[in-house]
Amino acid sequence: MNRTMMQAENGSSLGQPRPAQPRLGQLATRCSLVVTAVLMILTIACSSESKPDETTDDGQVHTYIVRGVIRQLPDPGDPSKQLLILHEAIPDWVNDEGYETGMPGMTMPFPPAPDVDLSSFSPGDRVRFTLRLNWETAPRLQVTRIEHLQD
Ligand SMILES: [Cu+2]
Repeated sequence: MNRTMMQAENGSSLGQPRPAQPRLGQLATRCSLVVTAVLMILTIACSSESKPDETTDDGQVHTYIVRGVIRQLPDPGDPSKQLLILHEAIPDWVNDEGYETGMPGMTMPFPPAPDVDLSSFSPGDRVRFTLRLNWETAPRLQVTRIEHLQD
């Protein structure tokens, strides 16, 4: 926790474009830490599974295992048709400034890695997929594995 905050302050002193969290009084800070801790315990209880993060030359790689429902499959003939998945909340999602902000459930595009075979999937299928996130690379997000979820 303290390390994250230190990094955030270092980041803002380096003049990153987005402002750091607003300065709070010490009491408020302590309160928000308690609230954060409680929220973290709650979210871990109902959390998606996730793997330890790794570091590469390109930066920090975050790996999440997430459940969801396929909303749209990509169309090779139409690049605007991406893989869309309604995903569950990702409580340990880390934003581009290194904050663990979490991400609520939503439908969004997920670029599949080139070796991911989607031929057995259809819209409406419940899935579990491995998501790699690296803010330093393009694409930032990549589905590296996907499997059917049995009900
Ligand atoms: Cu999302």
